[in-house]
Amino acid sequence: MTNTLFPEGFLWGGATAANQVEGGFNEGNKGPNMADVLPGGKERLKVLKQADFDFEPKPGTHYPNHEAIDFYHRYKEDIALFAEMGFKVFRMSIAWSRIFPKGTEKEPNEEGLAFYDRVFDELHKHNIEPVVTISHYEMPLHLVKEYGGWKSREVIGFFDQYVQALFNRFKNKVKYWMTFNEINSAMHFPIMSMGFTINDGNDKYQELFQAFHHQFVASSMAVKHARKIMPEAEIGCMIIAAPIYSYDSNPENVLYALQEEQRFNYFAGDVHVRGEYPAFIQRFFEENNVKLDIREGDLELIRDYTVDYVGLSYYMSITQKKNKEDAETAAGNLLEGVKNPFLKASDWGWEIDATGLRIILNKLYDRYQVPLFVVENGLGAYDKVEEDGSIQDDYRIDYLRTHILAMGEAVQDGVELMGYTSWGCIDLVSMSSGEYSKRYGFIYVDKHDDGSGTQERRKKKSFDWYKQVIETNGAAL
Ligand code: BGP
Repeated sequence: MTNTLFPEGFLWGGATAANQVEGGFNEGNKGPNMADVLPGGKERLKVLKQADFDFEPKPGTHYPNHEAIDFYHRYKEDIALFAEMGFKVFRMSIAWSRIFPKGTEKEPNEEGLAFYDRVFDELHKHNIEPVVTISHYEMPLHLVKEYGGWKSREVIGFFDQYVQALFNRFKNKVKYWMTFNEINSAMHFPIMSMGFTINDGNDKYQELFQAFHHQFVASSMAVKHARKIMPEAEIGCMIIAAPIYSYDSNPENVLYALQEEQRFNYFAGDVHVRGEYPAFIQRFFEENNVKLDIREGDLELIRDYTVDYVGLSYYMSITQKKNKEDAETAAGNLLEGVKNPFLKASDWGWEIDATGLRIILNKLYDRYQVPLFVVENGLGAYDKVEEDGSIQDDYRIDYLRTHILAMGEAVQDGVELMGYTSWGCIDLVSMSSGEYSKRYGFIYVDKHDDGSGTQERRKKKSFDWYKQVIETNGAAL
């Protein structure tokens, strides 16, 4: 292969999550889950930021995740298209509520397990290796409503039996696993990964970090089971990686950006990879009166069962300034920050920064010295179907090309990178906006924000482009 920046065996592919693609929300004995009660459209973001959301379905509301893109019934067709692009891996998640409909049952739901058996078999038929996220913004609604999600220590036990059910069943079919999707997203929206909303009251940090602790223990337990049940498997954590820049060279701003970076990018990774709570977070706990309830054996478990790799999503960098009053805010970004004058933003206001990917990969690898895996990256954009039926998504190709190049440069910098799974390789329901029209895919799905559409699949221009990227191991961009 000529001039590729990527190592042999690089794991090219695409990524999805159960709740955003499957649909079939009440089929196969699946129980209701957290994502099933998130409304679509403008209401979605409000709910994510809301402190008193009740997780009750409201009559007359459109819930896009109920049908999503019907992967539950169309997975064979979709996997054949992934295979046509040459995917080596496919990142997907398992819906906890398909395996344990309420979360508390003693035995797993056979129909749920059988569905994923069929998906894994289909992938293997096409020589595609699954990469499985155990918990991706989805948990049984019963655990959310009755236990307050991850606030409750009891949820560790329910998660533990879910994990064991998965490992025992799929140990010969899945080699790559991740525990919690974007675990650090809870710093801002705990609802998605932790199943509760947060008040700005005095106990805000107490609840949040206690829930983190429960997830860290649960994640280490999963690693422990993996070592025993499937020693050949690789199991990682998964974080949102967003380099935090200082707005200028004022040392006060530089320090502020550093502290934000520690809390956002490093806290969760440090616990998962280094096996301990970093000093900066212990200081933060002291200053904010956070007293974690840590039980006997928790810290040993966290120390002894660290992850094999760090999975990460990358969408944007964040620019920070201590005093934001005299600066324009970057309103669309996931973290509150200020506008970076050097960057353009997507239609949803997410600042686009390919170089930032090279920067954060270097930073994470310098810090952890374990393999990294970019398991999400992509451009959410409006697509137009032309009269001849084609979709000319050159903007998506440009975005992906620059990010893949930046990633290749990071590999040349010495970063050990396992692979790249582009987010939403097939159009799906957006998490933050609950829309279909925020499209990421190489494959267009005829489905619209009002719920109309045939679910027909159609290749975009980027489909053939990505096929060629994979064919040449990243040489032809
Ligand atoms: C990540 C999530 C995904 C996905 C992606 C794009 O935060 O892990 O589930 O949704 O972001 O975000 P959005 O769908 O809001 O555009």
